Amino acid sequence: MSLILHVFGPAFGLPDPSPFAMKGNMLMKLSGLDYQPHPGDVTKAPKKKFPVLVDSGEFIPDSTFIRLHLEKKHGIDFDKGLSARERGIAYAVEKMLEDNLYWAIMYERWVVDANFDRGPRSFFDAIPQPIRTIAVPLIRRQVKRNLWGHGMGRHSRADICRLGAMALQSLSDVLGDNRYLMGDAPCGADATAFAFAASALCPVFDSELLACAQGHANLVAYNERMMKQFYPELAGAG
Ligand SMILES: N[C@@H](CCC(=O)N[C@@H](CS)C(=O)NCC(=O)O)C(=O)O
Repeated sequence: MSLILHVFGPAFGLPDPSPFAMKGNMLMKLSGLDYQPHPGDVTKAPKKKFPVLVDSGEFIPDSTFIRLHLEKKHGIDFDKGLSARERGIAYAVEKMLEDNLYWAIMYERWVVDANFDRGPRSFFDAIPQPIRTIAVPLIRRQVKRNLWGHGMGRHSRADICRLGAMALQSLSDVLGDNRYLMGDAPCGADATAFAFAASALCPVFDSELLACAQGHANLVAYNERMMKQFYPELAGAG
């Protein structure tokens, strides 16, 4: 059996700049299966997005389908011990982060010039000049179009931050004093909760969203705990 997870690779003190790729990595870690993360070229991915799991030659794109695949093919129950209600809450939190907070994070990193210069701009350093000068604004424009298509990009920066802040508040409220999202043991949604907590708390990107995430002591502590447990090599790096 060979399991290879195609991702972007560590950046900005994070296991991956993409919260979805970090989620995929965490799902693999939580599964306990032997796997190799492989930084690759996203333009060659089947859906042009990472993460992609390659399981003995079979390609599985999309973090949620990766989870379903691991459950079905490898018999992993990520939510062992959770009631139906708890599983429902965990899934709802996961999708709130992926379909709402994600876009606020994207806006801060890709649309705000100072944050773009501190972060995503470096993704394109390998493109030779003068192509880079032309390509980077085009790629940024596409990200802005995606934000507009989702709807988040139609709001002011202040309103985007307000929406992001509400998602962080909800995450913090569900986590409460728990060690993991739903209690004493990690569940499937911890892969997402940790990925998004770490992404929102990444100090490279200066924003109200960062200040808001830092204002939730339980999220900060959760991020530090999870980093120490699953990525000891990165713990304390931020
Ligand atoms: N629904 C997908 C979302 C994955 C996703 O949006 N990945 C982004 C990075 S955060 C990506 O690969 N983007 C590359 C691109 O759009 O060119 C999942 O859950 O895996």
